[in-house]
Amino acid sequence: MRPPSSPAFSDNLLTRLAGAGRVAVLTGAGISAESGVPTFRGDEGIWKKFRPEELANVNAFMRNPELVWEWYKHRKTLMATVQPNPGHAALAAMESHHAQVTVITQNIDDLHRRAGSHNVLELHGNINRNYCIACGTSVSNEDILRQEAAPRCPACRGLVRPDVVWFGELLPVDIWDESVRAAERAEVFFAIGTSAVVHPAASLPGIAKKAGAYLVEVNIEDTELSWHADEVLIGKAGDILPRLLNSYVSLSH
Ligand code: BV8
Ligand code: ZN
Repeated sequence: MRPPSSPAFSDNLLTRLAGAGRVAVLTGAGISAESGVPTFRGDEGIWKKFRPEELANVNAFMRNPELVWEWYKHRKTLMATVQPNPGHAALAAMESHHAQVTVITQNIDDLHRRAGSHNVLELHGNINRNYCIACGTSVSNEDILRQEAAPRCPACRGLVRPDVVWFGELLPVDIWDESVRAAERAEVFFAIGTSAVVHPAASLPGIAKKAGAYLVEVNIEDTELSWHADEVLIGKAGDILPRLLNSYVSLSH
């Protein structure tokens, strides 16, 4: 575990950010950790109790919808109680200092949008949305949380599922394409709070770097991505991002 990075940031990073027109960010569970949302691989990681195969995949759902719904209802209830943290807020504030800030998130917790980010690409869906697998009708969280077992569609009584991307499922094509475009056009690309293990999301930082972006990782520890990054800022996203924003914004005035 590297010591937290010094409070100062490199001149290289600050000047690049001060002059960047287009910034893109890939976020993972780590940016929501300080909001109280458990990460996947942390000690309290959800995947400690359950393995992803058991829960976040369509076969598990068809085999045991009640178990999978138990997990998602628990997460929906939790997500309803959490707030965006200073890390989310800093990314939203960045929008007024660049022509384009694109937040590409693996998180389904809606916290970037609630923090005020306008350009959010949700690669893996959103915990607040659900739909009927038989007729496609969208079903509200209120409707879901009111029903005991696996919720049924109000229109056709078909089985309802969360509108999230499970393992083995394709990401929404238009959102994926837009994410790749944002990565290819970014002058600075951040990878924040992600273990960079799940594909194809984990390929975005490499795509950005190959296209010429300056790649910055923000994490509490090294990841599979760290060797590839131009800068690795070790520390909590909620500490680093507001300080980084203040540092380069004062530069560009
Ligand atoms: C697809 C939604 C194919 C649901 C999620 C072998 C090799 C390569 C790939 C594969 C393979 N076998 C299978 C695959 C494909 C598979 C995959 O990548 N598997 C992995 C496990 C190897 N991918 C898929 O199946 C994808 N679909 O490939 O389709 C296809 C192709 C053609 C035709 C049909 C199909 C779909 C993947 C999406 C799965 N859905 N989520 C839900 O959330 O319930 S994944 C879910 O887990 C998240 O969305 C996220 O993507 C991932 C968790 O990762 P992180 O977000 O990074 O979180 P993690 O806990 O791991 O890390 C947290 C990090 O934060 C840590 O680094 C920690 O240090 C840091 N941190 C903690 N606190 C802080 C912090 N950092 C800063 N500040 C802090 N305070
Ligand atoms: Zn239906």
